Amino acid sequence: MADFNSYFLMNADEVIKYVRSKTDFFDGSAQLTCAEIGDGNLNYVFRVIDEQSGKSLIVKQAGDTARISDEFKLSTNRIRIESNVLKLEGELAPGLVPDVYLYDSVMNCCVMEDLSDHTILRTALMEGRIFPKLADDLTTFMVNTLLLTSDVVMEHKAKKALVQDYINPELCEISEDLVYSEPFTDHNNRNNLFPANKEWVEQNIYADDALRFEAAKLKFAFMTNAQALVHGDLHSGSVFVKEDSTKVIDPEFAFYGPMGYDTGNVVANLMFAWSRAHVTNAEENYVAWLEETIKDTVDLFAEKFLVSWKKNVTDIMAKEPGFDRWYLETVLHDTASVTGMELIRRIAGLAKVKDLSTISDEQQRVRAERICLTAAKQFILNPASYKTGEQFLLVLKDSASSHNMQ
Ligand code: SR1
Ligand code: MG
Repeated sequence: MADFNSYFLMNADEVIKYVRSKTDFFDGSAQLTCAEIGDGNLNYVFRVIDEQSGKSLIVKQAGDTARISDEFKLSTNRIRIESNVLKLEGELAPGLVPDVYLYDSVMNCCVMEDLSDHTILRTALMEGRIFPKLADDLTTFMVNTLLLTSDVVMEHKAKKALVQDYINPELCEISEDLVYSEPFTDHNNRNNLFPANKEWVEQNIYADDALRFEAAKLKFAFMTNAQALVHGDLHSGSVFVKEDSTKVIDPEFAFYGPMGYDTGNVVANLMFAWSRAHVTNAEENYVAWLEETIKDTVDLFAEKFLVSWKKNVTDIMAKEPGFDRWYLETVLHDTASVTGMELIRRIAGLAKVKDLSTISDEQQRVRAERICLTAAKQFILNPASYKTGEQFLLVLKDSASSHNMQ
């Protein structure tokens, strides 16, 4: 066991031994301490620190079930995907992901840069903190990682090899179930509805046939549109921030899917933050910054996408005049649809977001959830109508006006 030649789930003491035996990151004489700090749904995350020098690193290990529930049997291959995608993203979007020091295919773990001087974006947003570079950094990350891994840029056989490399059936199945099926059907009886909104969700989501029909179309687009190497879980728990730095983490759900899956996740999660801020009467300047950030996320993405297209596209037919704008419109269309799907699944499905689930006042939470769900339906039912940041934000604000406090 102690030589780490066969897989087992490590405890904190074993992680210290592991790091000493597999890396030369710390001095041999360093006094190391280690704690498990993970609060995600799937894996175990250990921070190892040498208190004297202040040097530290992270060891992330995958188990063969999800941390939140043994119901999810998962291949430990996800840590290979995460390690390799982080390295690739680091090349495509330098400075915007943590450094990977080591991937271990026996212990199914990844040793990487410690970002403890950063805060998880969701936590920071719930504290009302402002990050002026956020939209700029996230749109650079998305344009670079998405457009540069797509068929319009990559040599087609090399792209297909990546599709094969990043086939991720179990993690995709989680999204197929939790994002694209259960929030509309509850067929696995594990949706976790806020009791005060249960009837409203049953009437306005489960019983809306037109909405379910669009969700069905989107599910099969998610499963078949191998457009780009998407992060696959780009919510505000997958982003670390500090004033002058943004780092995207956790790409274990990565696979070749629709670009709009990432952009829509970012927009939806900013909308959760806005809804919380709105119903709890947060500081005006914070709300104003969030609104600018939602708009900039859409508009800077579109702007940078077209600039990068001009510079990087190689496919002969993709160079046809006007094809860049047509292609971008399809991505914005998908962005709207996915924004709607993420907004719904975090309220009507199993996996919640703290932005809403920790609102302690019942009436405020009811309102925040209904604002998001009503906006979500617009995005899913009319995705072609939203092409600018202003248009995206307006849906949310109109929805908030339609759910004024009685
Ligand atoms: C069983 S995993 C639940 C959720 O956590 C992950 O971060 C994904 O968002 C997934 O849908
Ligand atoms: Mg995650």
